[in-house]
Amino acid sequence: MESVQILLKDRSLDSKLRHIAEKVTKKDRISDEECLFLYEKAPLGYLGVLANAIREDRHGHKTYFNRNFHVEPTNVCVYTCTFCSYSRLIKKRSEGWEYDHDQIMDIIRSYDNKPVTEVHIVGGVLPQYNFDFYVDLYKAIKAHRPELHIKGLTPVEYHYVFKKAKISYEEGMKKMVEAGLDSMPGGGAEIFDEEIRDKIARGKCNSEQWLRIHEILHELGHRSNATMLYGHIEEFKHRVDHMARLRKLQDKTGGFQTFIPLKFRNKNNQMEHVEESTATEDLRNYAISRIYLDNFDHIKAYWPMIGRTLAQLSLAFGVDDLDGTIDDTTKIYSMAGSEEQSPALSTEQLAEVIKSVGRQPIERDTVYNELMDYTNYDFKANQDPDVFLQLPVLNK
Ligand code: V47
Ligand code: SF4
Repeated sequence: MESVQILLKDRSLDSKLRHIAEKVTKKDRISDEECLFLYEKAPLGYLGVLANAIREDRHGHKTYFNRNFHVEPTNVCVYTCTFCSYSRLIKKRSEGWEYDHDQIMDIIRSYDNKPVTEVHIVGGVLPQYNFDFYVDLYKAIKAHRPELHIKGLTPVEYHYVFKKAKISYEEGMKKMVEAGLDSMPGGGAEIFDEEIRDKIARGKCNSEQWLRIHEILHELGHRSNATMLYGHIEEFKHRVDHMARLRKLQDKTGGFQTFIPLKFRNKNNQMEHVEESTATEDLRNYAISRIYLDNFDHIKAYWPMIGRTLAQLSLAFGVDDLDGTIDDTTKIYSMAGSEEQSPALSTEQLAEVIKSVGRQPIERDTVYNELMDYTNYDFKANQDPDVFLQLPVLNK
């Protein structure tokens, strides 16, 4: 917290900003009003000093990533979220893809010889993907590769299938976990404010339902992430409200691992006219979330979405996680205008991205067990890490 002490010596520092900085040094929680004040008034440099002090206090220079791949069963969807670059395809269903069980298992099997520890399943919502479909899919993945961590779907899909199957959330989530679900990604949260949510994500699970399904998963002893889609039609007060609801649930369950702010990208969707946030605003947002969410261990920058350069900068603004070495199996972002059109980095490349800004690349599994420190790893002299980590594969 030395850098914050230096900041506090500045006599010209605004009294409210001083008070917030003092709170940070004492590890006191900031209020919703103070959070809003940071959004409205705090300079980037000030936010960076505070957020980086918190980040380094918690994790030092450690910067986490994992080796994962994405499975997107479909890019067609019954919903029409205005920010989504998929939803247009419902009218042109034939142009999209809709994988069946066997096709998805083929994708899973195509990673048999690759050192991945996690599959992240995400995509559109369609009637044929019902309760039994997902239960069978999870069971089949676990039968094939038991160690592969399934980070599967969001409350958007679960709400839809449970409702159709006339099953309670409690019963439904229990069955998903029994079938093999390990954790839940943070998607579908968008913005919790009901009025904004209704404008951008009409019809899909509401905020209360999103939070409740996470709560149930946490009660079952499993972890999940939380996202916030920002930089579209919401105002700062809506971001504060969003994070306040997350902080409250986290106080209750402690089940969230990581908060992931998702910058709205404006290509190929119904909000093309909405200007994207600037890099400065993105960094301010990372920093404020790090300062406000005192009960979240990790803040993640999703590098395929913001690009490597901004991701590197974010590491000085509270971020300690860069997601994974993701293959180009995810199309959500390249279709929405993300920086990285074909997002894939080898472990060596990702380690270099992290090391070149003075941080320590740590490979983790989904629940943040540390698997390998690449700080001093000699990629030339040693075996290529992208082939050496082998997980057991059954039923080839
Ligand atoms: O809920 C869709 C977002 C989310 C756009 O938990 C968009 O580790 C910006 O949640 N511009 C799904 N964002 C992805 C997601 C995620 C990603 C990476 C890691 C994790 C994790 C979770 O993607 C959706 C929506 O908020 N999204 N379209 C867009 N045009
Ligand atoms: Fe469907 Fe998800 Fe896109 Fe909304 S964000 S239209 S629920 S795929």
